Amino acid sequence: MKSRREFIKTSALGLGGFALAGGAGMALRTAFNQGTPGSAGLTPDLTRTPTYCEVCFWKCAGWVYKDSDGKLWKITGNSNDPLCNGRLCPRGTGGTGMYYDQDRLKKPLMRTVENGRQTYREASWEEALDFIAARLKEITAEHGPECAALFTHGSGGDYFSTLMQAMGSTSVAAPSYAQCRGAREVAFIATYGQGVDSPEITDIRDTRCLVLIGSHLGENMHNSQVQEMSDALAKGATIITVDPRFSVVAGKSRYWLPIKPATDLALLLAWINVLIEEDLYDKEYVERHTYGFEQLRAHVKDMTPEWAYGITTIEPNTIRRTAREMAAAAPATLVHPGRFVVWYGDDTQRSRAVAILNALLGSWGRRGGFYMPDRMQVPSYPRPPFPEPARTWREAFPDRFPLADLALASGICEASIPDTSRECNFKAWIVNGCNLLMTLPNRKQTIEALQSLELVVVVDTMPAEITGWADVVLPECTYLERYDFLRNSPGRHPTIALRAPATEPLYDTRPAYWMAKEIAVRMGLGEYFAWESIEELLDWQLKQLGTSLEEMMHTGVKNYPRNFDDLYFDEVRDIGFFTNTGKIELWSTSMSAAGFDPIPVYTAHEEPPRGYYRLNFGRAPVHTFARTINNPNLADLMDENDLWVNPVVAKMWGLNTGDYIRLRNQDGIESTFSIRVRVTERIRWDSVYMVHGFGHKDPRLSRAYGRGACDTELISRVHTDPVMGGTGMRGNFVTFILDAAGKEAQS
Ligand SMILES: Nc1nc2c(c(=O)[nH]1)N[C@H]1C(S)=C(S)[C@@H](COP(=O)(O)OP(=O)(O)OC[C@H]3O[C@@H](n4cnc5c(=O)[nH]c(N)nc54)[C@H](O)[C@@H]3O)O[C@H]1N2
Ligand SMILES: Nc1nc2c(c(=O)[nH]1)N[C@H]1C(S)=C(S)[C@@H](COP(=O)(O)OP(=O)(O)OC[C@H]3O[C@@H](n4cnc5c(=O)[nH]c(N)nc54)[C@H](O)[C@@H]3O)O[C@H]1N2
Ligand code: SF4
Ligand SMILES: [Mo]
Repeated sequence: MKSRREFIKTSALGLGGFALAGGAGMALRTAFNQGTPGSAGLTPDLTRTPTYCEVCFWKCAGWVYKDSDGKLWKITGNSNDPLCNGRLCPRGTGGTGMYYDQDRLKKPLMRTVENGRQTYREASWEEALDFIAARLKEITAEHGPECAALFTHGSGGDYFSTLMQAMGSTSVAAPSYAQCRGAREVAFIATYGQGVDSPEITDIRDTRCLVLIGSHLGENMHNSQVQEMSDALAKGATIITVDPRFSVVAGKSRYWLPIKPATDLALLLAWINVLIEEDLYDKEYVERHTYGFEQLRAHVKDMTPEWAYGITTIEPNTIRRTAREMAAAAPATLVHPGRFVVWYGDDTQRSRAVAILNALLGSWGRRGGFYMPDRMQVPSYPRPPFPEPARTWREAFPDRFPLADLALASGICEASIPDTSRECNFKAWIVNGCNLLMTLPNRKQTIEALQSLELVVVVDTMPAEITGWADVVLPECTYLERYDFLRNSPGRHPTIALRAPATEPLYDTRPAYWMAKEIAVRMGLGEYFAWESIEELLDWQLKQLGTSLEEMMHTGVKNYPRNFDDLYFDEVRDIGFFTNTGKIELWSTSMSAAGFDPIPVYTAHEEPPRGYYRLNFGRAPVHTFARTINNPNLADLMDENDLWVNPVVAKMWGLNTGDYIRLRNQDGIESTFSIRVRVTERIRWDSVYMVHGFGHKDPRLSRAYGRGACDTELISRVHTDPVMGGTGMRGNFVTFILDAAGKEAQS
């Protein structure tokens, strides 16, 4: 099939963008590098503007400092903010690099054909927005509004989501669901009738025993979690880390369990076995609040530590001892539910086991376990009701993923590939702040979908790989140059935060709220964006929250007391849970009704073939996904990723630290770029490890292009979770290509 759309190597762009980059961008960067406030009496008069950080999605509130020449000096944490307690992580501190990055998108771009080749040309906002509105109208008139989908991660998504719903489409998907924490949410909803949310409602601050299962807090830098973990450690909390890799937090843990990858469910079931067989569980809590205990007891009867040893390689004594530690500290024991949980395709079941373990320890709703969150009700600006969609993304999967409660980014991608058996094919995408080529596994499928669509609009700040597939690229200004919606995070008490522009947008960039409203107006949907200006909208909302835009410009954050004294469960009153039985379901009625095991069952996963190693990946403290690799400040701290290789494996292959090699996966896919070897005991012999986000292919990313290897391109095999459609990504295996010519060495 001839594809509608080719990837435009963005180096094919007109010189206009580069000329600008070399001019304003470089000058600003040089200025930025000249000093920091406080150095040798050079500190000028600085003004500060409130913001919340967009370098990751924790949304820490902070202050942006600017001098009278308009130079941005630094960003610091807002000390009244419970998400950061006045301290930003290294990525947040480096946020000014997003503003000063000379590679930023600078003008709207439109796909065109020149001399028979597809390329981009710069366009005015008027032309780009007119084109998008007209195409959306045509395409939705022909195929129904439901054929349009939005992919989004980040704040502008709210405005585009309003646009979608005003059009009549509810297909709004974030990769943070099916490619991240969706399975965890579904499992906790099945067990407790409530998810874990973001920020997680984990009471790490007061925990006495923290169990981390493939959750590498400290490299995973979600701010207040990491701060609370240090506080808990200082207070003498025990940490039990289960990770095939010796992570940073493993080094701080009393127990490190270097589990054989893909076997965690067996360990969890054995822990449950020990708690029940040794009578260590919280009997009163289980009696009062749970449903299905006897079935659980019968189910795990034979799942002894000896049984789990054969599967996990963790010794029975260690399993028993760690279970007893958990019980001794309970209910202030927190078996952390993790966040990136889409591993092997049975992730809802593994997360269910985590939920059940916490229930036996009585930690849900108890100090040092999970607290009950509170948040404000932020009023929505008056608008007409959204039209009822004739069909949703679900219709594309009538018999699959019954417990998915949000749209699946990977599912919409799959359903965008024309297929006569399917009712619901997608024809138009708006992609806001997601680099789908780096984010979705099975890149071949993503490209096939992108080639089939009738319209692709990408809203981004950077020339990310996804922009090369757009028909129209809309350059958003960075978070430092715009207002956004009010941050309203769940937490121990309600708290809101304001993001205001610290400076004018550079180049010809605009905020997402403006773009979404302009497209809506052009489509005759302006009444859904009835506010005159974003300031008016924010002030209207803030006045109803007992403050104002003016006050928030001075405070940045407003904290509110809880409405009720219900941070933890009342020991006397009965608690109702939003499950079918009103109880914590150890035996899940909703899983059973949907045809799944009501109590998790361990099944073995595929092992690496001979000469191959499991591809393990994770986070680096100074980068967020693929989005910060080009950030000048953060690239200075880490500009490529390493491949961790166990010394035994390195010896077999003749590899040394510092060698550059390429990788080939089980499907014959080779890494585009080479990666530097790091020989270390910190990884098991059956796996290799790299930090996610490197190996960018777009030459316009001058610092990120070709640096390191990309995990995503090697994740071609996806183990899809039948319960909710999560894309298990850890079942891929790689071997080494030792020289540039691609000759494979013999092991
Ligand atoms: N292989 C692999 N895949 C993964 C993961 C992994 O570890 N390995 N992790 C998964 C997880 S946990 C998640 S949550 C997802 C994350 O997936 P994504 O959120 O899609 O992450 P990024 O690839 O960083 O894409 C973010 C894009 O947003 C752009 N951007 C940054 N700031 C702004 C802004 O202010 N406005 C706009 N419009 N755009 C902006 C960036 O330039 C970048 O192109 O990825 C998942 N996919
Ligand atoms: N600095 C930084 N922090 C971040 C982010 C970021 O991009 N940068 N992203 C944020 C987001 S959206 C997310 S979802 C989280 C992700 O952070 P986490 O939820 O902590 O998860 P992962 O990145 O999957 O964690 C990888 C860890 O799992 C281990 N692991 C691999 N396979 C197995 C296995 O089979 N069993 C066990 N027990 N462990 C295994 C790896 O060795 C590694 O240490 O981080 C958040 N925090
Ligand atoms: S954790 Fe770091 S990167 Fe994420 S929002 Fe907070 S300061 Fe920004
Ligand atoms: Mo995530």
